[in-house]
Amino acid sequence: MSIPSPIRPQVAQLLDLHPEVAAALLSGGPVVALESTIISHGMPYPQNVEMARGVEAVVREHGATPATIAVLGGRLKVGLTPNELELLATDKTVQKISTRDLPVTVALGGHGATTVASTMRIAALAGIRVFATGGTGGVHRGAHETMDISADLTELARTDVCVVSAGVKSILDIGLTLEVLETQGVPAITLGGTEFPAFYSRRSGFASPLTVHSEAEAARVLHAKWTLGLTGGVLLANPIPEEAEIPAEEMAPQIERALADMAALGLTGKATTPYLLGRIVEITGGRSLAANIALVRHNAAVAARVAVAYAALQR
Ligand code: PSU
Ligand code: MN
Repeated sequence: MSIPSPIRPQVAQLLDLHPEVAAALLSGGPVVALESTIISHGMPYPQNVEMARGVEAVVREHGATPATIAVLGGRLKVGLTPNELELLATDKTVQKISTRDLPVTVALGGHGATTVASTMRIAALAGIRVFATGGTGGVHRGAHETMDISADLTELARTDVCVVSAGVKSILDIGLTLEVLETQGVPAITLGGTEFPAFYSRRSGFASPLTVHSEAEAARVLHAKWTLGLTGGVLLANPIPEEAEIPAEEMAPQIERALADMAALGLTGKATTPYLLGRIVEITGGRSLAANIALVRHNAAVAARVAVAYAALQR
């Protein structure tokens, strides 16, 4: 099979492009990357694999090709088979891998579910510019003592991919997250709103640094940024649909409880985000899970429309 032009031959040897994804990239067609930590470490089974299949279908319905990304047996997988999705959703040996972990998983032939950061990297290696997820990582509350700042922010600063998310969960410090994005030169842009969204909630209390009113405008921003040689990513925040929203004042005590439970367990580092996601599902009796699935599907639709508009600008 021919290799799409942005892929270096040495990288191609480590990469398994799904034939459908390879065909789309070769013809300059729209492709949307999807991450896999959300499958392996972000939701319980079987909702995780149902979500993963459903999100791929949403991308297709909106005229783009889905490329779910993971590392399996040390191979960079861009576009997965149904069996591979099932494995990610069930196999307990699948590690959560961010950028720092990627070379080890590749070298030692392990299985890894990729975070926003490592998914961005692999998407960029494959020549994919648009990526849909649920929520991105950010600056954790208390980071002035723990230094816990997600590598998602570092990757947004350096890798040319647009990440469509529902904003940042208030398990994080949203204000500090926006400050770091500004320092790193990352446009944090809300689609159709002037307030930055807080994942389950449409409102966060923080003004959005930037706004666009359509996916076509978002695509023009990407085109302008990269034409100007402004390397790095864009965070496109897409507020959760109103009918799926859990208002911020209802979520606040649940999130406080999850954070207190985590502190009591003494969890730190990469375990914190998966723990908090799982605990919030328990505390809300599954309501947060329904909201999470709705917002990921919504982000996939928006990302597909951005990818379609961006591909048209490249012709
Ligand atoms: N936030 C969510 N859902 C998620 C994640 C974050 O609302 O599934 C996952 C994403 O894969 C994200 C990762 O990239 O957690 C961030 O982990 P950390 O905070 O350890 O960088
Ligand atoms: Mn961290």
